[in-house]
Amino acid sequence: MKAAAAIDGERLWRRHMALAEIGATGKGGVNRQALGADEARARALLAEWAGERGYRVSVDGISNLFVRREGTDPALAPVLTGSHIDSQPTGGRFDGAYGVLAALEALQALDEAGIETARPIEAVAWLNEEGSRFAPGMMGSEAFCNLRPLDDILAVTDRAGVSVADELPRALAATPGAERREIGFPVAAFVEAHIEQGPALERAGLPIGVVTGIQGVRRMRVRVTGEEAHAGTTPPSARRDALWEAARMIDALQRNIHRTEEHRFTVGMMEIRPNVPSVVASEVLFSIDIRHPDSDTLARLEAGVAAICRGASLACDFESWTIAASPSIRFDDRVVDTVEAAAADLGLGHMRIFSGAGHDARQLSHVCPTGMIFVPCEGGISHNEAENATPADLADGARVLAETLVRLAAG
Ligand code: HGY
Ligand code: MN
Ligand code: MN
Repeated sequence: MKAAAAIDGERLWRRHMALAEIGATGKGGVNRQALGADEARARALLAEWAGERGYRVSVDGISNLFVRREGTDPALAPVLTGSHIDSQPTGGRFDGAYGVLAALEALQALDEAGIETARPIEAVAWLNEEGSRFAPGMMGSEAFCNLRPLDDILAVTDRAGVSVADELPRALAATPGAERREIGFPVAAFVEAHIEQGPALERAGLPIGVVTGIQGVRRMRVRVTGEEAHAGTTPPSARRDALWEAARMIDALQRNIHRTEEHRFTVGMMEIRPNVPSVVASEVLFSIDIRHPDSDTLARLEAGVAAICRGASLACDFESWTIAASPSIRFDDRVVDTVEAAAADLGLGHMRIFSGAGHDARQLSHVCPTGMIFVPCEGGISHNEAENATPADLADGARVLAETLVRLAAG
């Protein structure tokens, strides 16, 4: 337990507050979206902290950032641990940041405990987990696990038509001292620490969640096409109103998909053209995010979207398509059991929990044994500037992480 005992909760909290100043919003959250100037500053700060410890810092071709603590056998595949430093536009101080900072803290605790591991351990910050500016997210971990062609990722553009390829040089230049690395290399195991982003741990009064898997998700788009017309002279019978018909479709989708407390249906993004008060909208693009723990149910919900939109349409045309699809996944028992044993050995209350939110661990589970550690967040609030966690819970999660890493990196 020496590694866990060396975790410095004060240092971990201080680093959270320092990182949260980068992209800080006026309401106590962060807006640090992928590939922006603030994210570049966050990268530089991480590299500075890593450099102070003498760790090797590297970036791969999609700008995933790695901090390596050498093992006694450098030739062995490393154990990876980390998460993301990009945020939603109205994000919180802990989503993603916690997994990266807990990873750095664990490396430092192993140093201070004088612990050597056979395998190297690398902390990682994956590019663009959130997918707010460049959608869909999980770009860094998908590229690393070869789950999405790099060219497809580089070609994604934001609303202004700026591409990932256009913005990547800024991220790569943020850590000039970092070694360059190929995208993807053998990994022995991956562990991600994260706030739960839900209320279960807080309600149960437990500090640790032993994550067993992640529910499936479908990320879709619907484009409704009508016709621009004068608001004052065009009678209802002559209109092809894309905004009205999009609203009808969204209402029908909500009523048909949000069937139980297990279903998750979200329309969070909408673009309207020409988006002015006295012109009937000619085009509306809206996002759909559907989640469900049962993969077959999720596939059925996705398949039903087009028919529901058709049933709600009147005079407009529409098209719907999927931009990202993942079934529910279950983590490898070897990692789940190691996390659980570490929490138990540390005498920390814990429970097994299935993740409602998506994480980079989903992608890594395709290439290596993977697991996650959750800590509570206040009221389960996340993707909201009010997101909050306590220094004690963050430190407890880092203790379980440090202990888990020692066991997984034993070789
Ligand atoms: O959408 C998700 O679940 C992740 O938090 N970006
Ligand atoms: Mn996250
Ligand atoms: Mn998030």
